[in-house]
Amino acid sequence: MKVVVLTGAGISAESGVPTFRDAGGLWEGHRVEDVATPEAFARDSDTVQRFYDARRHAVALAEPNPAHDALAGLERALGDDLLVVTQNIDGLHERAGSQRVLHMHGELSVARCTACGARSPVPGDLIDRPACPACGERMLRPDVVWFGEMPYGLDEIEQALASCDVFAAIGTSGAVYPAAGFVVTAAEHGARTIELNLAASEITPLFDEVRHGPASIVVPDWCDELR
Ligand code: BJW
Repeated sequence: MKVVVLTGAGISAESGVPTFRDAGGLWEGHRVEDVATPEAFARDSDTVQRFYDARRHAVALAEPNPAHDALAGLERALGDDLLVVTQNIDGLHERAGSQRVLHMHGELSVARCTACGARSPVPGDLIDRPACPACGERMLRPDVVWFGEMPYGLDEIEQALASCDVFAAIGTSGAVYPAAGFVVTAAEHGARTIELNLAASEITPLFDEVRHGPASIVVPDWCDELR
């Protein structure tokens, strides 16, 4: 049985990482759409760098919760037949023990040089303009995917969606594409689809099955059933 799991901010909410679109999801009054764009970075890079530096500090204090742990346990049972595609940049799946994780919106812990394109581990706060280890320019940005940019791994994701038996979306509002469209692709290829979310999302009607509740409860239950 091949399983693809898409995760969003809701799976990390109970680890204390704020979501984007729930109450309290604003950062210093900014909507994510106002800071997570190349235009915002070009206009005011300091504000965008502070946004990501602050999140990196917050995530360092967070711990994986039972939902992350359950998916890591499911991987131990299913091996290569499970792929976790995450929109999250917080690294909590790996810290729970998952290894087959595709970071379609990038990772907070990685920097990308806007001069030479090299990727490197974030050496500290990017607001301090550290030098790129490859070319020496002080033009690093977080290696994350902003609106209007191409998400990572779409070919691999499409292949996985086309060949999976089960597709699950966990803790995502269905407000952002292409991730919000994965349920349609998986269903078109014959997968059974399930949404695990705190409340109804924008794409709830597209799923075969829906379970509402906190991820720390519904995800371990679902993983136990699958195993
Ligand atoms: C719980 C819970 C608990 C709470 N337990 N649940 C088709 C139609 C319309 C528009 C587009 C389209 N295709 C593309 C677009 C444009 C755009 C887009 O989608 N715009 C929308 C605003 C409509 N998409 C893009 O630009 C994407 N790129 C692209 O398509 O490239 C193609 C291309 C490019 C160039 C040329 C040609 C083609 C890129 C999108 C990048 C999104 N980036 C961000 C920031 C990443 C870095 C960062 O983290 O800062 O990704 S935005 C932000 O939203 C972040 C998230 O990954 C993403 C999704 O949010 P998520 O995870 O769903 O969080 P929330 O807060 O929205 O929802 C949380 C959910 O959890 C809620 O439902 C809660 O109920 C639930 N929850 N507690 C369980 N305890």
